[in-house]
Amino acid sequence: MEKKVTVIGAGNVGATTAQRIAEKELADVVLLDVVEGIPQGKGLDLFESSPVEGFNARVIGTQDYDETRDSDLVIVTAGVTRKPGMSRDDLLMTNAKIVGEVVEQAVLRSPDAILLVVTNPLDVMCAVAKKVSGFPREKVIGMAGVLDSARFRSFLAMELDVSVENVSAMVMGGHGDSMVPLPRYTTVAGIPVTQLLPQKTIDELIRRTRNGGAEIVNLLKSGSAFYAPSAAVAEMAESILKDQKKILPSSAYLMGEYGIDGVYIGVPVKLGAGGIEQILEIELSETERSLLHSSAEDVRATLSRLGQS
Ligand code: TXD
Repeated sequence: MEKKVTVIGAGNVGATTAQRIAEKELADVVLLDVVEGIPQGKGLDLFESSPVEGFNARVIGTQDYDETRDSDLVIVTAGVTRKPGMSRDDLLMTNAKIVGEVVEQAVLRSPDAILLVVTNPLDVMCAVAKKVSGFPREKVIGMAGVLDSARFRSFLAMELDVSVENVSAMVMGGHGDSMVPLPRYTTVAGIPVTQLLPQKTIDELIRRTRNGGAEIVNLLKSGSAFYAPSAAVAEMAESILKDQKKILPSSAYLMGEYGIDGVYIGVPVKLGAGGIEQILEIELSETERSLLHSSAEDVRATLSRLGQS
């Protein structure tokens, strides 16, 4: 294929992301992991599905960064996941070290790539990736808002008994307990959801959305969500690789937008071949703005625990 994508971390999210990208024929895929045999086994198994599924994308698994050379997009899913009762911040130190190492290796071989970060705690890992790579903010993007919005959309569609495709939602802020779902920018076939559901029900669905990751972790007992996360990563990857210029909530490094400076936070961005091509500044009420600011402060506090503020 014309494009090449490296997925670092061949665990649940990484392997499923590789599958979605290959099946959509977005790019050839290199799946990389530290554990010997896992990326090779999953990569080969996935490639062997291609004659049956009928997709034309090469997939290989490796531990060798030289195989990732000249990737257009590098997706970072390497890390450890939350166990029940563990917060995303508990993962902080371990995953910061892992993300730092993998980004350093990857950008040496693919200096022109766009980095799409998935590892938690998401907004802080984006900052680590930006610092280690030295890339401009356009080229270091985090996935969270598409997933959080997809969860909100799913719950709204279940509540209203309508097609999920009718529901469009916007969730801003950090990927954590302080995420900021925006009912005013959430619509069902163009109708603001605030006209369709009582505030009490909307509040309940927002609460479930905020808790969406933990809900799956508690059900699975070991491991965390991966079907919806990988679908969200694939949508962002497609917009970049095909230069679709979709507007998607993504974690971006703000430099004064929304009155926030020097921190990664979820905001609506236009994603195209250049990575982040525009950060959209939508109008927020006083309450929404203060929720976004306190979410940014949460991210900043986590960054300072890491000694990176
Ligand atoms: O919305 C979001 N951003 C998220 C984030 C949604 C879902 C998952 N989210 C986070 O992604 C999650 O909290 C984790 O931090 C990552 C990956 O989740 P996944 O469910 O895929 O975790 P796994 O199955 O444990 O896979 C992680 C893999 C595993 O195979 C490890 O061997 C590998 O990462 N790993 C490494 N690969 C390469 N290099 C190094 N150093 C390394 N360390 C671990």
